[in-house]
This record gives sequence, C-alpha cells and structure tokens, in this order.
Amino acid sequence: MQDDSKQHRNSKDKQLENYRSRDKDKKMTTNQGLKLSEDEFSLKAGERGPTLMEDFHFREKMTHFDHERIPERVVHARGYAAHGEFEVYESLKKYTKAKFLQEPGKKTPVFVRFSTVAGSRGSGELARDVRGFATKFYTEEGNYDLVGNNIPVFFIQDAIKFPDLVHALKPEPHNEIPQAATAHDTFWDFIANNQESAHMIMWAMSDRAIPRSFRMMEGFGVHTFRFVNEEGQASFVKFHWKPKLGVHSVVWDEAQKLNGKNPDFHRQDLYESIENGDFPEFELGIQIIDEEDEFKFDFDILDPTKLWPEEVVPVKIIGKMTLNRNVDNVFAETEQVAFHPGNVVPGIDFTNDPLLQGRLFSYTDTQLIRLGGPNFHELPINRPVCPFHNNQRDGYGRQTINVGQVSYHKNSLADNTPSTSSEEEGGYTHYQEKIDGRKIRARSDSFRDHFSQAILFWNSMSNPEKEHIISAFSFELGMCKEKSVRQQVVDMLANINLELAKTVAENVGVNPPSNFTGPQITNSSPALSQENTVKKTDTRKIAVLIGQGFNKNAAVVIEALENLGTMPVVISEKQGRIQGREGSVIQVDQTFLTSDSVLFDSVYVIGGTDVSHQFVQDAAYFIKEAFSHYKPIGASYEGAKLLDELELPSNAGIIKGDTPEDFLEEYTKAIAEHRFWNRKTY
Ligand code: HDD
Repeated sequence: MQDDSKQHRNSKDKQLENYRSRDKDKKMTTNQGLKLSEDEFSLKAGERGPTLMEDFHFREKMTHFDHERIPERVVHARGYAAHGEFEVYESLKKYTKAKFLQEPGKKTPVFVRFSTVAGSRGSGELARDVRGFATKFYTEEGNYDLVGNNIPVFFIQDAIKFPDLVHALKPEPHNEIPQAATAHDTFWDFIANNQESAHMIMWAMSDRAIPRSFRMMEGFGVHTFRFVNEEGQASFVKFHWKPKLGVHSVVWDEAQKLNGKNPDFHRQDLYESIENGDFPEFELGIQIIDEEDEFKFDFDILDPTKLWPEEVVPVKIIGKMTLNRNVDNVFAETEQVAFHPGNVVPGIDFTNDPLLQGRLFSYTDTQLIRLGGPNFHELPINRPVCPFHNNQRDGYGRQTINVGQVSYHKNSLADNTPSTSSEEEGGYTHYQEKIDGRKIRARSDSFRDHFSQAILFWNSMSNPEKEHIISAFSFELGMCKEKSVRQQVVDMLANINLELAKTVAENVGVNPPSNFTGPQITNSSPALSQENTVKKTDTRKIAVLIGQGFNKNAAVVIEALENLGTMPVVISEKQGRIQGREGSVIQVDQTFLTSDSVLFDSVYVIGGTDVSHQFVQDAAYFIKEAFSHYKPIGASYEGAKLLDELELPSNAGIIKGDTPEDFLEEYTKAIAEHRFWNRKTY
C-alpha cells in the first residue's frame, strides 16, 4: 500500500493531494454532507411495504451508481498507468528551448499509460497487438504529451484512414467476434488492400506484439516532430524510449494461456514491481535530422510508415524516466487521463506528417465525448502544474470559480487580462514553416514505397524471430475464413520475402507465389532485432518447485537467487509450511493449482525425498510447459533426478547443480538469456 505520510514527491503529487479523499474512520454522509443513520435498508411504507419516493438517500446512492461508467476509449481501452519522473542527462539547448530539457539533472513529473489497442477495457492483456506508450510530462510551461506506441511506425500514412483501420481491426460488427485479436477476415482484408501497412504489419506479427512486460518494451513517438531552439533554428526529431531491462517477449502459446491464467498479467507486473521498489526505467533517446537534410534520405521523413535506421541516424540518449508510484485510484487517474499529441510546449512543434496532422484534431474530440464535456482539463490528473488562465467558461462539470465580470479578450475592464505573452515571456509561437502548395487530396509520390523498410525489418531479424513471424502470419491468416483474403495477404508478402510468402501460403492453404515482386533491399538494421537487446536477471520471476523432504541447503540457493535480484516464488502441492530434511522448513507461496509455468520466467526444481506421485505429475507438467516455451530451467538435489526422468529432448538452457558456487553463475546467465531458441522442443 502507498504510504500516505510520505512527503509529496513532486509538484504533480502535491497538486493531486488537494483532491485525495481519505474515507477511512470517517462518518458516512450523503453527498450533501448529511450524516446517515442507516445504509442497508431503503425507506418503506411498513416493514414489508413498497419503497418510498422520498428516500433521498436511496435515490442518490442508486443514481450515482447508475452513472458510474463512462464510454471506454475507442482504441487503447485496456490500459494501466503509473506516476514517475523524468530526469535530463544533458542539456538539449542546442536543439530546443523546451524548459524541461535545458538543465542536466532537472526533474519533471510524468504520468505514463500503457495499453493494448484493439481490446475492450476488460480484455486480456496478452493480445497480439501494438502497445500504447503515452507519457504526460507536467512541465513548468504546461503539459507536454508524447503519445506513442511500442512500434516505431504505423499502419497508415494519412489520418483520414484511421476510422477504416480501426473498423477493420475491431471485432466484426455482425457478431462482435473476436475480442482483442486481429486474427479475422476484416483486419487482413484491410491490410491486403491498404499496402502502406506492409512495414507495420511485419512489426505487429513479430515478437514485439507480445511483450513480456510493459517494463520490457521500447516506446516510440512514431512521427517526426520538430525541435526549435532559442535562436528559432529548427531540426527534425524522433523520440525513443529504451527500457533499461531490455526488450523481451513471450511466445504465442504462452500469451494465449496467460490471457486465461491471468488476463491482468501486464498490469500486475507493473503494479507489483513499483510496490516492490523495482522502479521501471526507460531512457529517452532522440534522433535528429537537420532541416537542410530533409531530402537526403531514400524515404520521406514525414512518412509515418518509415523509421530512421539507428545505424544511419544514431539515437542519442538524453534522459531517463523512472516510474515510482502507482495510482491511488484507477478510475480517477488512469481512466480519466486525457492525452493529446497536440499538447506541446515552446521548443517542440509538429511537422506535416499527415497522420500527425489528423491526430491533432482527433484527441480533443474523443475526450469531449468520453469525459463528457469541455472541462476535462480540470480533472486532477489532467491539470498542468503551472497556472492556467483564459476566457473559457462554463460547460458540464466546471470546477473553477472564475471570479470577476470579464471573460473576453480584448477588454479594458480587467486591464486587458489575462494577457498574451511574447515569445521571450514563454508565449508559444508556431514554427514559421514556409508552405507553398495547391489544395489537393492526394498522397505524395515520396510516400509510395511500401516495401523497402518491411524488407529491412525482415532482413534484420534473427532466425528464431523470422520463424515467429512466419508462425504469427500463419496463425492469423489461418483464422480468416475467406480464402481470397488469405491469398491476397500472401501475394502481398511476396513483395517482402518469397520464403516468408511461400511458407505462409503452404500453412494456410493458398497458392504459393512463384516470384519475388518487391524491391531489391539487402541491408539490415541490427538495432531492430531483440536478439541484440539488454539481457538482465533483474526482477525475473522464478517458480521454485519444492516438496516434502527437500534438501536443507535449498534455502541457501533460494536466498542467493533473491540476492541476485530475481524473484523466487515457492510452489508446492499445498499452501502453508513444508518440512525439509534435518528439521528445515519452508513457507509455500503458491500451489500447482493457483500457479502455472506461464506466469514465470524460469523454473527451478528442487523436489524432495518424500514427494507424492501427484507432486511428480504436477511438477512434470509445469517443467515440460516451461521447456516448450524455451525457458531456462534449473535443478538441484532430487529436482535434478526428476528432470532426468523426464528425458527432455534437449539440454539447452538446462542448468543443474547443488551449491550456489557450482550452479548460480550459469543459472543466472541462463535467466538473463530469457529464452533458448536453439532448444529442440517436443
Ligand atoms: Fe491514437 C488513443 C497512440 C494514431 C486517435 N493513441 C491513443 C493512445 C495511444 C495512441 C498510446 C492511448 C492514450 C491513452 O493511454 O489514453 N495513435 C497512437 C499512435 C498513433 C496513433 C502512436 C500513430 C502514430 N490515433 C492515431 C490516429 C488517430 C488516433 C491517426 C485519429 C486520427 N488515439 C486516437 C483516439 C484515442 C487514441 C481515438 C482513443 C482514446 C484517446 O484518443 O484518448 O483519439
């Protein structure tokens, strides 16, 4: 639980404190402050008679309940958020005048909401889907929102197609099936008929779409934005969040099982890591392209289906975000937070990316319906930490009491205030980009290459990653009923890689294309492969399978694992304490019934001399499942024997040993490795 007595950690927290209500130990009242004498029985005409209309308490309580729900977000409905802070490593003065990026060491409060895109508010979190990664910086110059995803490109190039994309990916309208999944005809029909999606669909079918944790995914601003410095000089910028724990994923079979075993797997992981003090950290990176270099690339930097390969435009790390506080109330904060890519501060500006331009309209519009009117900026979570004054007035749920008779500009009665600010005073001025063009509904020719970067992505994948992509396409298309849709997608894949297209075609029963039809692209970008990511043991969850008569030294290994930053969870047949040899005792955290291998990163088998047949059976199932998901497996004492008896088809990632000295180094290395793709499974 949060410690209320703690000093307020930053300016946002201090502001939120004004709105917190602590109801424990208080007297119950109506919303009018009237103390209540009874809250269980409605007011009736006689003990067995009808309820009376005059029962204001019943009416108030019931009416409020009847109105408790608000519309869920049209996309990104399923999300989870946390508070934190962003600290700048080095001044970005050279590129931007944004105040929160000027001084090394400066800290800015942030609120981050992670989400899936397609599913409803209650859907499983392990859907194969893009993840939203939206950050609100509460800066001294107003709120700056970086509303990104965990994939650096997007499906479409122009915002006018967003409703089509979303209609296609949401459950089909005639039967509202399937929930939180793109494995259905309309989505793939959209992809095949809107081939600008080729690059993004490769990412969406890659391991990126089934992250192990919100803490282990990258975030991207996607669009090209503009930095403007004090001298008015502009440069193009792309934003990256890099997780300190590296980028890691689960496997598809595991994801599907997780959705059943624990549909809250990602939020629980985030919530618990923050409660445990293992604060998730992401470094902020920027890629910069000078204005004069706008046309030096073989792609259009305004095209949101293109990334800037890190090997061509390096990512410069400029700061770090630490998520260090869970919300007090999910509805008040996570649900009511309103992001908007148009929330910018001086020094950050837009470009003419047509997807970004459309987003600049959509977000305010959606909040108006979702949050019920134009005053959502007054909700505590959305309030800037700096003062805000203007002549906007009234509307549903207005909270501010604007004092005085004047609510217009210009005026003389209030000395023409609130007054505007000059640029020097911090007034926002739009970058004076020269625009010269005809009014036209068209796509720029420079946006027409849909396949080069899809190929670059494919070329950059390791073999296991390529296999996962093939399986993902085969699964998703395999769920499409219309053969023509499957065929069209496979034909589209022939523009990316022939082997990919042919294998998928065979798997989904359509004609394999005979020729490669895309551009000749041979380069790759190693930064895109998860094989090259950071590999660490920190906070990895280990299922420790332990039974009656366990070796008394087991506790030493478990403690050592804990000291190495992993999170061992003791699992046995029954809850309570179990007896080891020579008087040793251990407390069981979970049972085979309440737990499952998919909830863990690794299994460590200890066993015992007095275990039952049931224990052996349950442990065998647990181990085999972890094994088939390529997870590292450790074993000591009787556990090693149990493992031998299973005759697993491969030794890759299987570490045995009885003492911390002969075992831990190799085992923790295996845990950091995450998965052993070279393992031959069943
Ligand atoms: Fe969007 C929500 C990210 C394109 C319209 N979007 C939303 C959220 C994220 C993104 C992370 C959830 C924010 C939260 O947690 O509350 N969206 C993106 C990215 C895009 C993108 C990275 C492409 C680069 N979005 C996009 C387009 C449009 C929208 C082209 C419409 C023109 N997005 C919305 C929305 C949502 C939204 C309908 C739903 C809920 C909300 O805004 O607050 O307005």
